[in-house]
Order: sequence, then structure tokens, then C-alpha cells
Amino acid sequence: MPHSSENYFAPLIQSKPNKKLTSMQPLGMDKKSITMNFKYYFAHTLGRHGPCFTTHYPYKALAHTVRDRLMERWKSTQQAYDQADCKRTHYLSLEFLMGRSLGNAMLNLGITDAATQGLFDLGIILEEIAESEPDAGLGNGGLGRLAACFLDSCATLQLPVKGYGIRYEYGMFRQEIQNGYQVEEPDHWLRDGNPWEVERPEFSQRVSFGGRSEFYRDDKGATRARWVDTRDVLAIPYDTPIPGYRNGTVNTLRLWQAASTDEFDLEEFNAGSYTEAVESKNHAENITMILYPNDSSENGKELRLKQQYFLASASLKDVMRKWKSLHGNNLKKFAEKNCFQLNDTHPTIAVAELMRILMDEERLDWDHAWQITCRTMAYTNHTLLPEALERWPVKLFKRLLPRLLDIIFEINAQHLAQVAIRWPGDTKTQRRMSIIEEGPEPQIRMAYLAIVGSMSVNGVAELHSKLLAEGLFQDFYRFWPEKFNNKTNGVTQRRWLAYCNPGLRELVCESIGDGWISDLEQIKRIAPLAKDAQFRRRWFEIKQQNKKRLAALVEKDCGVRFDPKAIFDVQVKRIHEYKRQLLNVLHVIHLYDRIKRGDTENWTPRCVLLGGKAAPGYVLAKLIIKLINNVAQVINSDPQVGNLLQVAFLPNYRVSAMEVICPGTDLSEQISTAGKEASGTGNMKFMMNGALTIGTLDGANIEIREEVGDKNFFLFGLTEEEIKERRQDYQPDLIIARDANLSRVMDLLEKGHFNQFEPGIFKPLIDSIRNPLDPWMLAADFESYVDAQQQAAERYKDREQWLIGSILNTACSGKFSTDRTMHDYNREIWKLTPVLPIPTQ
Ligand code: 26W
Repeated sequence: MPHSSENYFAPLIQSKPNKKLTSMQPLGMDKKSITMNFKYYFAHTLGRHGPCFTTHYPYKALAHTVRDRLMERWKSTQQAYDQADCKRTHYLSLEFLMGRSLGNAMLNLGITDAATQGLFDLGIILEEIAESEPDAGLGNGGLGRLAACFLDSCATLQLPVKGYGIRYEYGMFRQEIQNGYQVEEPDHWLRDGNPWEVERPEFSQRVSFGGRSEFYRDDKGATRARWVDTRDVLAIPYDTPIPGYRNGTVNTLRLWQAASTDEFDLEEFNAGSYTEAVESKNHAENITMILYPNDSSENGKELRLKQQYFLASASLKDVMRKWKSLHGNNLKKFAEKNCFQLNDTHPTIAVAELMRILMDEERLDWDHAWQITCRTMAYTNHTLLPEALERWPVKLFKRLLPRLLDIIFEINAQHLAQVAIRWPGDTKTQRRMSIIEEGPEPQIRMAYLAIVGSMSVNGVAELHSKLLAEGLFQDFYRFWPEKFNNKTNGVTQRRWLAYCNPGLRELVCESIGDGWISDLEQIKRIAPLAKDAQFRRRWFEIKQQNKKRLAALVEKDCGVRFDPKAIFDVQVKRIHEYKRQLLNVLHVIHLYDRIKRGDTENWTPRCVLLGGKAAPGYVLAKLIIKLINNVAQVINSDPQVGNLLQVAFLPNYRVSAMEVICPGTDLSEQISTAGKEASGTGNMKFMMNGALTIGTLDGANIEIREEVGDKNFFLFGLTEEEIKERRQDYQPDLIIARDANLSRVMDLLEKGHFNQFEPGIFKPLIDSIRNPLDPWMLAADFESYVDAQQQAAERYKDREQWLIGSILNTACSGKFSTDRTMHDYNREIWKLTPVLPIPTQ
């Protein structure tokens, strides 16, 4: 019994596309056409008249106006890809942290000025209505935002790359702060509709779960398997257009939503089981209900594995459907023309799923299927934390994905046979390299499956890639050194400079033209202008404006008044022990202690801003948030402190907040324990916007410092090697006792100075600092951190010197564009040819 959608969306015309129906008139990009279209949507489509009481409807009308202009380019691009029969990359990711789309789409289409003026004539301020757009927060942090920046750069480079992900009904939770504690609220981002997506039920796919494998002989006598008695779920695609920068290209982000195969179930259950049938509808829809808010520890939830398989299966089937529509059943060139980039291990089940599709559905033999699989898959690792490495119980796989478990066992058997040939008799190595971890509860090591099944394995910064090869994956590196490579992360300068910092954009464009917007290397041409006092003056004024904008946000959301004359010292990112927000707090307490002791000669007034979400189950991270809020409370209400020091915790840190934060920041805090932060990307956004970094030799900080020079970077802390060394004999109590500053800070904490009415609550944090096994070694880096902070404070007092550093940071940020990153992925992994859209009628 076919599902209704299969009837409902039966082809209207069998063979030829209907050109009369699908031809498009190009829409005007001028103020007049945009205004006309806007008014049409407002009145005719949305049915609004008279004064608009909310910003929502004008926002919607404008979104539709912009979207219309994406549609024709989208079609031309996709047709050009089909006609060129080009190689394509499919970027598989459980997260795409897109943020808002309106401003970015207008920038890339080149209609910001026309729209701003058109609306202004109608009495509407564009920035005000743009605030109505909810963030698409379908990601936790770095990994998800990186995927979004990649899509922007691929479209700009005109590379045929499509993003595949999940359309979570609820994105990253909204963070509220109550009595200093994080409280999670649901993020129902689709409540008011999403004008940026197009539902395409005609391309729905069926995804199977449960059941069992059945083996049979095919007509040629070969043994084959099929997966039977499954419980199926429908995957419905929603497409979002991804415009390139003023180049006519529009790529696609395809997000899958789960739905039940309801009619099917109703038939099955019919007599008397109506309610159970409806219940099963709920079960299916649960799969895409919510984004898991953990960004560093695996919690092994069954629903999460379902999400992973749901994404992998629906996407691969979609690629196969498309392939067949262009090439029929001939898979000879499939590997030549397709690449799957796995964003961390989360979609790694795709390795086994592609094998299943090729063997069970396309009737290829094992060797042929395996060849295709490990020529098309490529894996990016995003973390060195062992607790973040995904493992799934074999038992769970057996129940949920039995046929995939068969395939994984066979992949492992053949893999271990190869290992045994290379290291005969070395059973220890064989056990270490097994995809299956033996033990009372056998587990599948997803990273190993990804490495074995891929042609490329990359880390996201030089140090990180080196540590993967030497540490976590050393056995595999010895086995396949040629698979391993580095691709240093980046960020898109379109969103993270041109769009979010219009003041600086104008100044830079005036000085060196606008070539840097699509070729960030050009921005180094502003470096000589650091010597020009007039230029510095304008740079300063823009930074002050941006600081005012940030101060207004802080006042609105935290009730704390930041003085734009002070140095703005900012750390925003997920809250995690390894990122050491606690070290930042210790420094803040140290400054407070100095003020209280009257040690304020030559003081540099400072405003410290922290922000970020903690995973809901991460108790210590949540306690760090509480500590920040309590410390802020005490400091901000102490008249003796006054304007010398201000501290705030910004609730609900997200993409759209960062768009205000990074342009207004002077000092960027990148203070993770060396060897723990894979790359960092916030560090790049701050640098691009002219902040100086205070940081450790970790992740991409190392490369940032290399680019900008050590004079314009406040370095502190142990190196990754020194950390390893010092761990052997680490005695934080001794360090504290010998450091008068740190002793006083610990004293304030231990006396309960910041929790007078909540005795003892911070004990777990104090204990973690004093623990000789503290993996993050806060005490070891405290003194050098305070020194570096002092250098920053002194440099800030010399305004001209600070401005030179600020300008040079922006000038040296060329390497950190995702345009460069994508270029590197393409040259070394994907090998795609750019395709120009052909305007078609
Ligand atoms: C299994 C749960 C889970 C979810 C997310 C485990 C681990 C993750 C990621 C590792 C989270 C992540 O965002 N990693 C970050 O990726 C960025 C982009 O490459 C890097 O810049 C950050 O350093 C890294 O922490």
C-alpha cells in the first residue's frame, strides 16, 4: 500500500519538463521593484493594512521579497549543475547553526541599500524589522556554525556543495538566568513560520528501523541480504537557498523532517487500534523534534542514534535518487562524481548505509561497494576530548539497525585482516584498532569506522591535526599516513565583517575597495594604514560606535552599564571546564581584590563580558555560570569599585548576539588548556573585527599569532607539551601558597565572599582548582595569565599603540576566511570544478 504522498505527488507530466510553466521573469533589484514587491506581500499576501503594530509583518513581507529574488538564481544554479554533470560534495552534518538569513541574503544579493532606502521611504527602519527574525539555532556551537560558514563560502566559490541536515522542531534551548542560574527554555523557532524554506514532499524518502536481516540467493546464485519487517519513517525534505556573494549562484541546504507513514500504519492497525496508530505517528515525529544540547560528552541516547541514521539514510537515498535521474542505473562513475564530507562522527553511520544501499538495493558485490564507499567518504574530526568520542552499544545497533550491524561487523573483519597482514601476530595492536571495543558491553567506535571507511581524515587546525596523528589516531596514522591532513578552520567575512560591522566595512572599502569581501587576502592592504594617524582616528571612532552598540545590548539584557571608554574584555563560547571560563573569573576576582586593597595606580578601567550555554546535564559548567553571576553582582554593586571594573554575564548567547559582540570587543579571551581546543572560530571573528587576543598556544590561536605577530597577541600559559610534562607532578595547593595574588583570590572564594547567603555552593569549583588531578590545570597558568592581562591593560592605555595592534589584527586575518578553508578542502579532498549558473528561461 503506497503512502498517500506517493499518489499525491505523482508526476503531473511524465517525460519532459514543462517550460511554459517553469519559466521565470527576472525580478528587479532596484529600490522601486523591491518596494513594490514588499507592499504587495504586505497587503495582498499577508493581508495587513494601516499601521503595523508589530515588526513581524514587515519582516515577513521583506523576507518574501528577498526570497523571490533567490528563486530564479537557485533554479539557474541547479540546472547548471545538472547540465554540467559535475562532481558534487554532500556535506552531512547533524548541525547547521545558520542564525538569521535576511541580512545575509540581502548582502549577498547586493540589495541592502535599495531595500534600506525603499523601506525608509515607507517609514520603516530595516534594522528594526530585521530583529524580528528568530535565529535558526540548529547547532550547539563551533561545529554547527562552521558548517554554516562553509555553505556560504561554497556558494561564493560556486562549488556544487549541498548541505544535508535535520530540521529540528526545537533548536538550541533559550537560556534564561534566574537567581544567577541557567534555566533552559524551549526554542520553538518555527512558530511563526519560516519564509526561508521550501517544503519538497515530492522528494520524500523512506527510512527503516528495527526488523531483521534475511539472506537469500539471487537469480545468479549469489547470496544477498535484505532488511525485512522494518518499521519505517518518512523523511520530508525542506530546502533553504544559500546565496553566493553577488555571483548568481544559489546552493541548497536540505533539512529532513520525520513524519509517520500514517496511512500505512492505519491500514495495519485498523481494527480497534486507531489510537496506537496515531501514537506511532508521534513516535516518528519525535526523531526530528529536538537538537541534543550536548557539545562535548556523548550521552548515548537511542533517539540520538535514530537521528543520525535518519539523516544518513535519507541523504544517501536522495543522492542516489538524483544520480539515477541523471545517469540511470549505471553506477560506474558514482565514486568519481560524488563526495560525502562527514562533519565529525555524528553522520558516520553513512559509511555502512552506503554499503547497504549499494549491495542490498543496487546489487553490487562487496568489493565494488567498498571501493565506492571509501573513495567517496571523508571525515573531519572536531575534538580531542576522549569523552566526546562517540561509541554506540552493539546491543542497541542490533535492535535498531540490525542490517547495518552485519555490515559493520564485516567491515571490521576485513579491516582487522589487513591490520594482521601489516602487523602479524601483534594482537594488542589489532585489539586497539578494532572498530568494535570488546568488554562486558561491546561498543562500536564511530571514529574508527569513519577512518576505515574514508579516503581523508582531517583535523581543524595545525596543532589539532598533529595531535590526532600522534595521539588519538596514532595507530591509524601509522597504517594510512596518506589519509591524514589538516584543514584549518575559518569564518565567512561576509557575515562576520561586511554584514555585522558596517562601519568598518565602509572604512575598509573606502581605503582598499571591496575586493576583500570575496578575497580576504586583500585585506592586508590596510596594514600600511596603521601608520596613518587619520586612519587610526576613524578606526577608533568606529570601534567606539560598536562598543556603544554592545553596551546597549549589555544594558538591555544584563542591566549592567558598560562604559565604552573602558577596555571591553570578552569571552563568549560554550561553557566548558577546558575552555576555562573559571580562569577568567579568577582574574576578575584578582582585579577586584586589587581595587579593594587600593592597588589601582595607573589603572585601566575594564568591562568584562562572559556568555555561553552549558549543557543541561553538565553540573560544573552550570555552577561556573552561577559563580560568574554572583561575582558580577558583588563587583557591580560595590561603590568602591565604581567604573574601574564592570562584569556581566550575557544570557542566551547565540549567532545574532555575536554579530553585535565581536565588532565591539577590544580583547578576545581564548584561554583553553593547551591541547584541548581543536581550533576555535570565535577567535577568528574577534580578530577580523580588530580585537587583540589574549590566549594560550592552542588550536588556531597558534596560527592567529603567527599571522599577526607576537607583538599583537597576548600570549600566556604552558604549551601542550609542558602541560603533559607538568601533569606528572602537579600540586595546585603549592602553587596557590606561593602566589600571593592567587592565595587572596582563593581566600575570597573559600570565605564565601561571593555567596554570603548561599553557603558552600561553590565548593565543587574550589575543589576542582585544588585537585592535583585537575585536567585543566588552572593554577598552573594563573600567574602568567595575570601578567598577560596586565600587559594588555598597559597597552590599552597607549591608545595609538592599541589601535595599531587592532588594525593589524584585521589586516592579518586573511587566512581565516572559510573561502580559503573551502579552497583547501576542494583542492585536496573534493576536487570539484566551479560551475557558473546559466540563466535559463
Ligand atoms: C556527541 C556529542 C558531541 C557534540 C558535539 C560531541 C562533540 C561535539 C563537538 C566536538 C562540538 C564542537 O563544536 N567542536 C568544536 O568544533 C569547532 C569547529 O571545528 C572547533 O573550532 C572547536 O575548537 C571545537 O570545540
